[in-house]
Amino acid sequence: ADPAAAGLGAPAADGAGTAPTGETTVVRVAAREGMRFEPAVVEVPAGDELVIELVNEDRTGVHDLVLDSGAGSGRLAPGQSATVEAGVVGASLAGWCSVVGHRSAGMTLEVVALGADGRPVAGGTAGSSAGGPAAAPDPAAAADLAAAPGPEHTTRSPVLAPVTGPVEDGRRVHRVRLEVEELDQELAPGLRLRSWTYGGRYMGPTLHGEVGDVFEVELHNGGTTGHSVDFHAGVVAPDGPMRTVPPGESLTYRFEAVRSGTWLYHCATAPMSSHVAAGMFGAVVVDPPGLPPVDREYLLVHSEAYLAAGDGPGAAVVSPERVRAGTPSLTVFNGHATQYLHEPLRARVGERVRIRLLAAGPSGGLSFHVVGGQFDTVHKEGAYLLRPGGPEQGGAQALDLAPAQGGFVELTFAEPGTYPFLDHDLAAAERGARGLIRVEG
Ligand SMILES: [Cu+2]
Repeated sequence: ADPAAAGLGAPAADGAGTAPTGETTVVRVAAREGMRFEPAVVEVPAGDELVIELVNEDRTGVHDLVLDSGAGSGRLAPGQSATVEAGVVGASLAGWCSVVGHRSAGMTLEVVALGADGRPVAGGTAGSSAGGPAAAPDPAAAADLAAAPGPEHTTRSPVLAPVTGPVEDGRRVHRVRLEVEELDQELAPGLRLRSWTYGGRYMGPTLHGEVGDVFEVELHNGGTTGHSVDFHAGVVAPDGPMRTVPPGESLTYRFEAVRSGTWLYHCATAPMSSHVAAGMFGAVVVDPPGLPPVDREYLLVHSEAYLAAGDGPGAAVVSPERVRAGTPSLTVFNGHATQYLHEPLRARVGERVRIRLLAAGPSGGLSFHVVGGQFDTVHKEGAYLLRPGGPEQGGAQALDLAPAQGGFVELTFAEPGTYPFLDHDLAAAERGARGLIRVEG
């Protein structure tokens, strides 16, 4: 039976002006590693019915194929195949993989309809892409960046939890399970991102240890596409532990914390920018030996969200086009734009406060500043830049971190009051990278 004739296939891509030939062209297309279809261009005589036999030959990645006529394959796990009934092709068509970030990474297929003269039929859509990236409406524009978080949002504690874990044979071992899930997460009041998460939240759990500790992480992929993890806190050959895990599978990633720092971990599956922008990042804090105790210890992880409209009011998805254009929709600390305006960090006059900072990106860094405060201690990427008591009597107003850098600052407050903290890239602060520190006498 002919599915198209029976009304079961996709409608003719462009019936107008092209008589069906009654012929069927069958092409085989492979989805390959490196975000590409092979071949990337297929030719079909105009008027032929087109059948694409798609096979996913990528060993680790999930892919699909959708055509701008509406026909599609559905998601294919590694090794799976599907038949796409494209219908009668009257003009050229654009196709792409609809997994987040894959189209903008170049995973496109061009279907060229050839006329009787052997030349492409005019008026086709191949090559046209869906709109100017940054021109698409930004769902963050509707968010109120002064309002309180919604009732379903739990403010993430900014307090750096103390080091815990069993000591075995003289070494502390941190055993962590990172479950990857696809979840809606509020990033600003009234705005939820379809996120890819480690441990159930946009921005994964914070791991805290000391130099010499061992971390054993079990990554389980409960998502629908391949994911992975890269711990900057470890020194390992990436080939094994950083490999992409297909949906439903797991790996164990073991590393020793040989150097102190405020380290990034993140998904390393291509396109990495989209996976990080979807929430797949977190911090590993490794204390140096002899780190002086302080009265309060906080951690703020800075990240950017790049959004396109999702399904329904307030729903958003990652926009790989915005990532590429470098136009963030929101910039946030610990995953939410307003949580620390409504539940400030706390301190008392005279207490020493240490604030750990990490720039998770995916693309932007930060310049961390506390309004009304000065840092007497600055530690960046493993070394002190400033400590109290030097002959210069110096102070610092901002700690700058490039993407994937970490550090900490320390300060004390001489007067009670409400001290804003922010990314002194002021546009970033205005799109969410700010909060408050309430200081009591
Ligand atoms: Cu991922």
